[in-house]
Amino acid sequence: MRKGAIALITVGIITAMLCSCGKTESEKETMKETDKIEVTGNAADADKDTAGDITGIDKDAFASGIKKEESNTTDNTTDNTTDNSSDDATIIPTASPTPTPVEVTTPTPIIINGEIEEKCPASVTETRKDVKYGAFTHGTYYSETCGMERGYCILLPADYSAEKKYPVLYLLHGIFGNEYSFSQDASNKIKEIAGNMAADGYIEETIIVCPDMYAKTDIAQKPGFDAESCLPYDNFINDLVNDLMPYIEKEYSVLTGRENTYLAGFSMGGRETLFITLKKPELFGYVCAISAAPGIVATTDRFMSHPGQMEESEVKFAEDAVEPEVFILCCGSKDSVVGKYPKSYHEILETNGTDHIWYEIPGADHDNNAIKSGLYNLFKQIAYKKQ
Ligand code: FER
Repeated sequence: MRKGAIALITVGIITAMLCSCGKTESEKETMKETDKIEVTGNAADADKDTAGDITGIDKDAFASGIKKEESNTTDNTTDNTTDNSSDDATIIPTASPTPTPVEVTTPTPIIINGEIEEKCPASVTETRKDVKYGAFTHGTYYSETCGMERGYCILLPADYSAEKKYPVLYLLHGIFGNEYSFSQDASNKIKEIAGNMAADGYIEETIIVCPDMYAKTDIAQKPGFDAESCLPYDNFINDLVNDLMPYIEKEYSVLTGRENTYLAGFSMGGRETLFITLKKPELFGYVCAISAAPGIVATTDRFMSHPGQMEESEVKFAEDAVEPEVFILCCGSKDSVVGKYPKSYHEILETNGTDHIWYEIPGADHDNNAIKSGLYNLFKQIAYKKQ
């Protein structure tokens, strides 16, 4: 049989699996057609044999920006813990050591304006004695999309209370990652950036949800550098919108609506952030795609051939769409993994007349310097727009 024919049959089987989603017939009938984004893309066109040689690649280096880590964290000071509403709440220890908190009497002020600061200021990532940081815990939800129970990690503010309501950031990991990718890497400073900026009154205390972005429908599916293995990432839009977000909004004390719902992701998570934002702009008011991986449009890089999730002409919002208040794309100027792809997304968006902010992080590779910068600027833009 010809390779094309084999690929076509495989795509057919995957399409059938993705569409059935482990639902009963009546459940399928009640599911609105428009609620489901098809993720079959154009996989039949992707030739697996053109995939680059990835022998010897450290898969962990992709997951959350831990490549070429810059860190001066040496001490094992315990995190501040927090109460939360989840029954199975277990504080997640970070793999990397947490730093000694610093005494800060007068916090270094941030000037809140619409300008991008390419590098995240050191004062924003400091672990301060005067700030109580949230802690990550793990939970699970049932995903109709995937037909199985799935995990997420959640960062609740230190004084999380059901009496208050919080905005939510959904933060998407890189390829080969999972819901622990961000929470187990203390060097990305997520807790510090969110905690310090809230403590100093720039942003509201914010809940950060880190899902498992590999929305597989078959437990045997595994991520990899080929079109089929990437389909579950593209299916995450359905899991997020139809399963995880409703669950989070039911189980936690969250503010809803696009003004209070933020989306960001790194690399593979950046690519899906772009895709989800373009498809569902009504759901997310503030968005940042950090070091977005190739594959939104058809291309071949050193890892694989990408069939493309959409045509270049479709990389824009629908005519009548409500657009995000803030839509940032950024990437390290020395990114050795996704290279110029994020910039190419910026150029496509520009060609298509789609409003967004684009910037490069000088000297940053495919690493936490890019993540820190993206998160900081997302929060800074939120602070600016909401002040
Ligand atoms: C690719 C290059 C990079 C790709 C994914 C990545 C699926 C993702 C990198 C990361 O998440 O760190 O061609 O294809």
